[in-house]
Amino acid sequence: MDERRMVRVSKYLARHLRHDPGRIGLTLDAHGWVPVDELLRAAAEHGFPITPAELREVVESNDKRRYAIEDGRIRASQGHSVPVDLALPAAEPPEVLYHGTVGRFVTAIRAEGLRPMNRHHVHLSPDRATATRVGGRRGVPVVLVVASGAMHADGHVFHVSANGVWLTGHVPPSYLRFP
Ligand code: HQG
Repeated sequence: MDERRMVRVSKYLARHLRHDPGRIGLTLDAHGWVPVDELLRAAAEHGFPITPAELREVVESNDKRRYAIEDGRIRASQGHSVPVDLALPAAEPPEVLYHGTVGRFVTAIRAEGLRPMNRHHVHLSPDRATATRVGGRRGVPVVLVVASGAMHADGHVFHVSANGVWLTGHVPPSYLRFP
């Protein structure tokens, strides 16, 4: 499969496994899973046929491993806007994590901290390079350093997704370091 097709399939999966399953008549279970055969049938019926081999390739070789397959079911590993409970255990974060954003959000973030916006959690990266890529989706990246160790010590709960994205509910401004 070429790179363009790979990106198209991945975006199609993101749309329907994270944001709008109802658009193609899918219902995710409470933890975000849907049977693989149902997904493939729904996609084909709605004009976007995906072969099982393509699906496997996207799940296995996707740069971010955004999707997981288990027991014949598939789900997005993070990034949902529909209500699902990923049932991720709480995890102890490293001393610092990073958040990539852009300059136009910085004033608001200084005032209110990092908020989940349309997603369920604030997404944090384990390293500066990843955060730079995340911020770079929106413009010139600005990387904030998050005192995640101190937050955890103060009782904030963290989870880590199957693909290594750190998740937390809200990062108050006092735990942020701006460049
Ligand atoms: C910003 C991609 C104003 C925040 C990436 C971000 C990631 C605020 C935007 C994943 C704010 C939300 C998530 C506040 C935060 N005021 N703006 N108080 N608090 N923001 O897309 O972290 O490709 O929901 O800085 O790689 O950019 O989808 O979050 O710019 O892992 O797999 O509001 O999405 O992964 O944007 O990205 P998003 P994000 P996937």
